[in-house]
Amino acid sequence: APSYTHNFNHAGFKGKVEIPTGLFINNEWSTSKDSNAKTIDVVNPSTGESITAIPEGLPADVEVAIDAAHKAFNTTWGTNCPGFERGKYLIKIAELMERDLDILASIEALDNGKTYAVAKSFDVTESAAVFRYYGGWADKIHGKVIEQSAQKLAYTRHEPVGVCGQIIPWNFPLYMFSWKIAPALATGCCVVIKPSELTPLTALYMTKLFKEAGVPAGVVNVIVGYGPTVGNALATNPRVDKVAFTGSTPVGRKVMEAASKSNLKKVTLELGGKGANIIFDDADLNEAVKYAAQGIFFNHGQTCCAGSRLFVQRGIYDKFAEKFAHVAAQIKVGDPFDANTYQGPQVSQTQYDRIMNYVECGKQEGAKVLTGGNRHGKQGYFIEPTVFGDVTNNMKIVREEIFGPVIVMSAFDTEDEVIASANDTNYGLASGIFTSDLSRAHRVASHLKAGTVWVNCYNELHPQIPFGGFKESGIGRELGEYALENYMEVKAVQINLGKKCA
Ligand code: TXE
Repeated sequence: APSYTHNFNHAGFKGKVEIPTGLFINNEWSTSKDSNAKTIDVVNPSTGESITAIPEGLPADVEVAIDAAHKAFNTTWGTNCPGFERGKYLIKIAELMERDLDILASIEALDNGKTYAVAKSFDVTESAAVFRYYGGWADKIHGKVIEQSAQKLAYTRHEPVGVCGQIIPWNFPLYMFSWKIAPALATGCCVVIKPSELTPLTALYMTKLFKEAGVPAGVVNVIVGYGPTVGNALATNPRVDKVAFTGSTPVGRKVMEAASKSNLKKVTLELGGKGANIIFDDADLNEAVKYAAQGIFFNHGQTCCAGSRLFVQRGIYDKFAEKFAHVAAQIKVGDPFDANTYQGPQVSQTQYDRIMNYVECGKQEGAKVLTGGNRHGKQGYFIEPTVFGDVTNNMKIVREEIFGPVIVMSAFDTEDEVIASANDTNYGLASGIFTSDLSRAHRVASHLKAGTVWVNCYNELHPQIPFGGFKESGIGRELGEYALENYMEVKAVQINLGKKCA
């Protein structure tokens, strides 16, 4: 079976790690059955150099994986495997991830460019927490008895949807993998998942852990390939019962269209955002500055829920802007394996170019650069944390998702005005409010059209708390009990207890 061995040698972890690089189908690693398959170059974003080339999957492989998934669903998994058994597998996976915390964090930092410290404390730790959380749910999924009349016994069964296609992005490669796979397995679904072609390595390492945990063959199949081939095959295939997608809004539209044109498979989408973060003049200024900075610069701005539009009440605007620009300018950009680094490189040349185009566009539109606005260093895809002040709602940098370390800031006067501005976007994923007025916090929270409202904090995520978008930010909710609904069909069974046919 194809594999790649990386020799890590940094303060957090030293040692050789073997990563299987083949397609993972039916618990075996292989190369594509299609002779047209090539390899995918996996690039280190800190240097722009190749880490390794891995076998590409193609639609023919998706077919084989779907066969394996259906077979597992009808034999070893689905309703054939009791919930408490499924839960044990999920918890075992969480334990193996915690055992291999340093390894997974090292691979994630290498492949994605996020810092090792964040990969360890957030990505891997939280991904394990998601598996454990859904492990706890697996034996608590059941229907209801409905007391409709004395002559009728009615009840619902919560059955797994079946075989799920899952397509994930590169910004949180392992974390998105856990959001997709854990609730699906908890309900009894089988999956064929496509990691991003940019960041496949942690998902591939995880295939070893699934095997070690003893998860039956065919329950989880991992196929690395490109969107228009493997991703499209999952969205269009009539034997896929549900597709879950996280990525850009244009591709989300394609996935939904493909679902509607094929078998009307169930669709959940988690798409982009342009989060409004609102700072009222009664907020704790220093805390608001720090949270707002973390709200945009966490994960180098490559976060769908990022607080990328900052609205600051006029009375404190100048003071806030000065402090905020200072914090942004102090951020240490550099090697993800250096313990002092907060911000590593953007994930790819394409993303780097896209972000720098927005930065140029902002300058041309007349927004004021308060700090940053340039490339950082000479190699890799590093960008200075960038703050634009005095922006207006019609500017492109205010309307479109930049997905980088770039924030736009403007002043507002009244609560009504800022609610209107915050909602003046096609997106609706997340938002923030900073205030010490409790009534105002609840009032504004109720008016913001977004799936998450953080009050006096930002970018807090937890396995128990649902996450997803209003408007064009998506369909459905992930995490929490809500995510189980994505992977279940509700069947109503009605039993006649003696009513004669009229
Ligand atoms: O996303 P794509 P890209 C946003 C963000 C970013 C922009 C572009 O604004 O700048 O999207 O990023 C797969 N059928 N987000 O181009 O292409 C692809 O292989 C099926 C926000 O990298 O949407 C990958 O696995 N699948 C977002 C996944 O879709 C297809 C995270 C996401 O890549 C496909 C990422 C197709 N036709 C980007 N084409 C978030 N919500 O967090 C591509 N894919």
